[in-house]
Amino acid sequence: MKTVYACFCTDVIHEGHLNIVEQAHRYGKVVVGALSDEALIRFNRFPTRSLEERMRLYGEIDGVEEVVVQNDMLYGDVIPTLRPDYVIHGDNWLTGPMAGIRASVESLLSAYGGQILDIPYTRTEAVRAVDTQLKEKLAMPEYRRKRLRQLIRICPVVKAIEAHSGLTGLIAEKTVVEHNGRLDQFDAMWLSSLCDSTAKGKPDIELVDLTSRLRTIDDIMEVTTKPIILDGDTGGLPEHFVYNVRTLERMGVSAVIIEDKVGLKKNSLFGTEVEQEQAPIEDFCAKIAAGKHAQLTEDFMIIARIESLILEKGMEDALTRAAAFVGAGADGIMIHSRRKDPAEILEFCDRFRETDAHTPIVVVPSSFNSVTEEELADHGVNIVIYANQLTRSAFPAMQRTAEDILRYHRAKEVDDRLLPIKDIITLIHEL
Ligand code: SPV
Ligand code: MG
Repeated sequence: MKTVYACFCTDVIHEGHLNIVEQAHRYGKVVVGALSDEALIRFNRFPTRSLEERMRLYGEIDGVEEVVVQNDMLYGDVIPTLRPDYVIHGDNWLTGPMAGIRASVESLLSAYGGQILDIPYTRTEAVRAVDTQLKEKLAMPEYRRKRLRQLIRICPVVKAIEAHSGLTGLIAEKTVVEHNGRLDQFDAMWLSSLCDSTAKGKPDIELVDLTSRLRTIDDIMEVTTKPIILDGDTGGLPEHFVYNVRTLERMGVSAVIIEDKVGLKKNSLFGTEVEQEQAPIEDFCAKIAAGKHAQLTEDFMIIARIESLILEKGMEDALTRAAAFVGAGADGIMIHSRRKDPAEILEFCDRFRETDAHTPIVVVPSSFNSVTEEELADHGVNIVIYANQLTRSAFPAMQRTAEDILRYHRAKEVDDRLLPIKDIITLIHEL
C-alpha cells in the first residue's frame, strides 16, 4: 500500500480539500499534515481554530487515514520520517512565492524516489467565498484584539511595522517575501504617533488628538486583519485614559503603549536636546492601574514605555520603573534608546529577565538598527517594532519626484521609477 501525503493549512474544509483527498485516495493511503500555528502564521493563514481542532477536522474527512503535525513549512520534518510515496498539492504552487516550498518537497522526495502529484487547483466561487469569509472573520474586533497575545505565545519574536493610512496598512497586511525557501511577513501594525502626525503635516507633540487617531485606526481596520498596537503617547490624563481604553478595546485594538512622560511630550528621538519630563513612578503606576481596572476583556494589553535611557536617567532607574509598572498591572514593557549601539537595550533586557521571565518586552530599533530580530529574541525581546521606516522611505521618493517634475517641466523623466498606471488603477481590489 502506497502512502500519499497532503499538507493542509486551513480552518475550513472546502471542495478543493475534498478533491485533494479524493484524488490522493486513488494512489494509496492518505495522510494529512496539519501545519502548526507558527508555520501557519508565516504562511499568512492566522488560525481561528486550535491545532487540535484542525486535526480533528481533517481526520473527519472521508478517506483520510491519519493526521500528523507538520511544523516546517518546507516539509523538512515530515517527509524524511513519513517517507510518503507521493506528496499531493494543488498546482498553484508551481509559480509564485510557494514555488520554493515545492522545490524543497521535490528535493526531499528525491532522496528516496518519492514523487509529487500536482493537481489542478480548485478555483470556484464557493472556494473564493470561504477564503473571503475567513479573512473577514479575522478582521472582527473579537478576533483581531486577541491576536497579539496569541502571536506573543506562538512566535519567537513578533514583528510590527508602522501603518498610518489604509495604504500603509495594506503594505503591512500583504507584503510577503520568500527567503531561503520560507515565506515571511509582518505580524502586526504599529500606529506610530510620529508617522500619524507626520502624515498630517503636524509635529509629534500629542497635537493630533485621539478622535483623529481613531479615524486613522478605522481606515486601517477597514482593509486589514492584523493586530494593531497603538502608540498612545503619554496616555493623557488618567481620567481620560480609562475611557480611551474602553474605546480601543471595543474597536479591536490589541494594545496601547503609553510612555512615562508628562507635560508637552516631544518625540523620544530628540532625547535630551529638548526639554522633556518623566512622570513620577507613583503617578504613572496609578495611570496603568486605572487603565487595567477599566479594561473589560482579557485580550487587551496596556504596555508601559520607559523613557529613562532616552532621558539619560540611567539603567537602574529604567529597571526600577519596569518592576514598578509591571507591579501596577502593565502587560508589557517597552524600553527605548536612541543610541546607535544596542548594548544598553540588551543589558536592560538581560537584567529585566533575571527577575521577570514572562512579561513581554517591546523594542523599537530605529537608532540601534544593526541588531537582528534573532539577537533581540535571544535577549528576551518579544515584539520588535519598525516604527517609521515606511514614512521615511516614502517621503524622499515623493520629494525627488516633485523636484524632478519641476526641473524638467514634464513627468517623462520620473516615469521609470513610478508604479505603472495599469498597476495603480488595480492596486486596490474591488469586492
Ligand atoms: C513613534 O513611532 O511615534 C514612537 C517611536 O513613539 S519613536 O519615534 O522612536 O519615539
Ligand atoms: Mg510616538
